Amino acid sequence: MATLFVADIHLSVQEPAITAGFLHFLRRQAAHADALYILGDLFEAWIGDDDPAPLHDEIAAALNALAQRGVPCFFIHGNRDFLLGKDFARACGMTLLPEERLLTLYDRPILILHGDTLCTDDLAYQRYRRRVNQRWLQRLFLALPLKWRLRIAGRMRADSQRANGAKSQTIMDVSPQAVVATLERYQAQWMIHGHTHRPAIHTLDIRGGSAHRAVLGAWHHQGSMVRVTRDSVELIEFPYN
Ligand code: LP5
Ligand code: MN
Repeated sequence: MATLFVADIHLSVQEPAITAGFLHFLRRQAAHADALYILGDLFEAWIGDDDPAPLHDEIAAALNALAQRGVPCFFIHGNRDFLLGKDFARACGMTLLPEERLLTLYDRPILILHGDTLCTDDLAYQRYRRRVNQRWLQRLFLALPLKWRLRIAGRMRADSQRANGAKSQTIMDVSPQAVVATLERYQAQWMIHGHTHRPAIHTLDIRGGSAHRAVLGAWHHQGSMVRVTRDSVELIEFPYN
């Protein structure tokens, strides 16, 4: 049996092929798993559980079908969908997890997180993150009319793309020091995260031995998952159908 991890699917109405690919993945692969963990950025941008987009109902129904089959589904927020709330999670039958969670899977301790908190050299992003994580600002945003929220989110996405264009690739990757410190804090030999869109499995030295970091790929043109079994941790890329 296997436990599956995905992140950075970036579902949106503008990208129907990604939606079809994700629904196919849920039916064909996740349906046979022990559990599914979504490590953030399931959606391109989330502006509130009251957004009536039909895409959301479609995804909720598919995730809920998984839960009904007895496959538990867990969700950690990403930087695009940090506003995804209890109402939508309930509709999906999925459990919201905190920013970081240490799992023990088949006797293997594995730390899971979205990955943006490891990008500590990106000072502009960390400053921005602290700002939008303020509860009062989130409440204010969620109280705005849907149309305004859509417009603000569009602006923020455009600003982010512009800012990213001017940043170096190194700054936008995880900081090696932050990775080591986080693994040591949890005494974990494994870490799985997304966010950087640089799929790979890295081996590194930490106090007391070696550790591994599996980075999930973004679903731009194909699917990407990490599959954990008793014997292995594999990073797998696969076509949408
Ligand atoms: O997302 P991506 O991959 O493009 O880049 C991320 C970082 N950018 C972001 C911004 C998101 O893309 C925006 C998503 C909108 C979500 C819905 C709206 C919810 C609004 C809630 C308001 C309370 O996360 C990017 C990183 C990159 O990852 C790599 O790690 O570099 O960081 C940035 O681009 C941030 C800039 O460096 C700084 C931008 C300053 C903008 C100031 C806005 C102030 C807050 C406004 C509040 C309304
Ligand atoms: Mn992200």
